[in-house]
Amino acid sequence: MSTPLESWVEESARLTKPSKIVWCDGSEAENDRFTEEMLRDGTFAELNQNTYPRCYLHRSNSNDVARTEGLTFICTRDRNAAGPTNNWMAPAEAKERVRPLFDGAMKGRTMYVVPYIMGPAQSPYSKIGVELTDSAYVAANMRIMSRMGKVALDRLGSSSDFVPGLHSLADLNPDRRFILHFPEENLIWSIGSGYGGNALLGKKCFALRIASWMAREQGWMAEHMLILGLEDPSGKVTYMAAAFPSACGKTNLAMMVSALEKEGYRVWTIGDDIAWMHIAADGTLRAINPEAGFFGVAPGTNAKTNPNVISAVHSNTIFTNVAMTPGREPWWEGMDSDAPKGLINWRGEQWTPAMGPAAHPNSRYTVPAAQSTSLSSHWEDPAGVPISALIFGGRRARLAPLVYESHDWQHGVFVGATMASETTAAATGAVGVTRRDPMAMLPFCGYNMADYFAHWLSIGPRLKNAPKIFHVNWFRRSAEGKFLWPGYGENVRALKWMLERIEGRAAATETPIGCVPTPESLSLDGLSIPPATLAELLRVNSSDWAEEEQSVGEFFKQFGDRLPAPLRQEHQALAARLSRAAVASS
Ligand code: OXD
Ligand code: MN
Repeated sequence: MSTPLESWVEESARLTKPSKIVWCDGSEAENDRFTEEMLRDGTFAELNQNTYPRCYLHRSNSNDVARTEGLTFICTRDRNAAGPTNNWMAPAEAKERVRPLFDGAMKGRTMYVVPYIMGPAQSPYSKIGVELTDSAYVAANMRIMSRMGKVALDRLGSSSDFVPGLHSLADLNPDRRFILHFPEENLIWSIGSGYGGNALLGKKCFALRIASWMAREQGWMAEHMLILGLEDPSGKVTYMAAAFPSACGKTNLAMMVSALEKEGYRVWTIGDDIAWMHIAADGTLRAINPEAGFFGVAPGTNAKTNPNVISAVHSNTIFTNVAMTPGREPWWEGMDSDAPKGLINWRGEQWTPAMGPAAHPNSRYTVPAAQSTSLSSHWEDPAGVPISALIFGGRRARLAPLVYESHDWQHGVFVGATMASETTAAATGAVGVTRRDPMAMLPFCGYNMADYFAHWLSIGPRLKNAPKIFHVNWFRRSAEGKFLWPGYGENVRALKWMLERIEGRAAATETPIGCVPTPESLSLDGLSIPPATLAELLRVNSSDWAEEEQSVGEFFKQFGDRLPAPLRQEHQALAARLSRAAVASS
């Protein structure tokens, strides 16, 4: 008798017709074999094995360099279950449309059966997925990003409790590219792309879109959040999870070298992208990182922005779409060095500055988490780590202060639901276009976002000592367009303030949007921030916030009656606090 996994593999092979099926065990020997094959067929280029041992470069098809949100669908029987912020197709229609594309898609290719665990191998919170793919590059990435191979098969046994994901590169034609999620049957279909988030199905497709659906049904949370531990001088570590839209430095924050290390404040990494959080028996919120590696954006990464990752990516790392020096080392814009002569760009061509960036702006490194010196010794704790603070953040040139604390869980959910980031046109001081990205989940929530807000609201009352919820903005600018805050390792000063708020030690000023640090309550020793700059960093401008409050109203309209009443109340309460503040100051 076949197991459910064997039956599904057979059925998928009948459809996609590979010439060979390889069951991945995740071993070193297997990885060496895949690497040799990829070097032979050109999927991998070898990097300098003296300075970058076991590092390789993959150049993706130039039409396939980023997640394709427009081709990503949530396929539920009821359209409203997917909600206004997702693309939707009915499951039957989606399958009718896309099954013919899978028919024979793996002809002449190998089908890799990639069993994997999202989460520490021994954790009760971890879940199993199996990806069938015709890309050895995908299998190699999954080996870094998850616990892949025998460990997953052993845990699965003959159970049907796994998330199946069928993936084929097919002909890489964007007109025939679909990333489909069937949350009602825990199924993923992805075709026509070999790029990260579209193709490494454990990451965004399973650990966020499918998992967010599961989490609502099962009473936990699957979030687009980094997890870090802040150690204080006594050695006590306080754990925090934080959500930021892309281009806000999430990986850098998770792996930060603290500017207050001499004072005894150190940051430990648990995860850089995804948090699965459960309510434990004692009423604490406990988080695991479902991933085992970092799939980070390379450009802008250097010894100042992320020294930990720079040393980590010197071995066992897959680089995708970066440039290569004549000495066969990886290179990208915003690395420490100027572009060397003889650079080969991400397309594999001799590069000249007139050609634009040498590394693709979305070029990546895939590196095992275990290679980071910032990794917490608790990162694989089966029970997860207890979360004391949840942080939302965005890139706001004018509006949001450096850090503020919400009044309570419900208000914190409102802060997360209305978070936004501006495009970076602000280089000249011009304010960019604002994109609202609730909890940084807009592209990743597997169901109706209004129901997702309701789920968030339902969690707080079930927690003993619910985490405090904060908002941060590292990107506030002066009237001349200069950043007011130095960022990077200095961000630990805002984390320290949060820690002291959690412990009831730091002072704050009540404002209409929440509690903002008093200037004295921030530890700024060693930084030369003039008092006027500090005042600007912490300022809450009522008229700017009145505009923001209007824009939130517009944003909420799309959810109609499904928007939970407590969020409407929070919106009205904010409006009332802002008008009271305006009257008081006039
Ligand atoms: C990512 C993303 O790649 O959020 O992590 O786009
Ligand atoms: Mn992400």
